[in-house]
Amino acid sequence: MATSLKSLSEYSSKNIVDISAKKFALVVSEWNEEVTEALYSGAYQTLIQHGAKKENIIRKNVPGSFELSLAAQWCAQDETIDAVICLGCVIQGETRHFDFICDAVAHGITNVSLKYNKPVIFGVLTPNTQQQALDRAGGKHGNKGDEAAITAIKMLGF
Ligand code: DLZ
Repeated sequence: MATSLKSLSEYSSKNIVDISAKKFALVVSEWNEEVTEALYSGAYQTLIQHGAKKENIIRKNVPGSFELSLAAQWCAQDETIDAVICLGCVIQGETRHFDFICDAVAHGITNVSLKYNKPVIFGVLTPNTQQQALDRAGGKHGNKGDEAAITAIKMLGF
C-alpha cells in the first residue's frame, strides 16, 4: 500500500477480489466534515469501481472520531455486513485531546475487528494541520478513503 513517498490512492492489484456480492458499512465522523466527506467520496467511488453494488453500501454518521468504535461495533454485529470502513479526521490541537481520541479509536476499531472476526478498517487521518488533511483527502497525496476501501477489499481476499 502507500508509503510517505507515494500516493494514498496507489495500490497493487494483489488480493483484489470480486466484491459484487459483498456488503459494506461506511461509518463517517462529522468532525472536520470537509475532509471526511472527501474521504467518504473516495471510499464509496473505489468500492463502486471495484464492483460493489450501491444497495450494498450503507452509510452511517457519527458526531466525532471517538464515536467510530461503537458505531463500528453496531455495524460489525450485523451478520450481513462483510466489512466496516471507519472514516475520520483528528487534527492535532494544543491539548492532549488529540492523543486520547487517536488512541481510543485505534484500539476500539482493532478490538471490534478481532471480536467480530471481520475487516474493520482504520480510515482515520491524524494530521498536524487542516492542509495536511486536505492533501490526503483527494489532494496531492491522494485519498485515504480510497486506501481504506482497497484495504477492505484486500482483507476480504485474504
Ligand atoms: C472534541 C474533539 C476534538 C477536540 N477534536 C476532534 C477532531 O479533530 N476530530 C474528531 O473526529 N473529533 C474531535 N473531537 C470530538 C470527539 O471525537 C468526540 O466526538 C467528543 O469528544 C464526544 O465524545
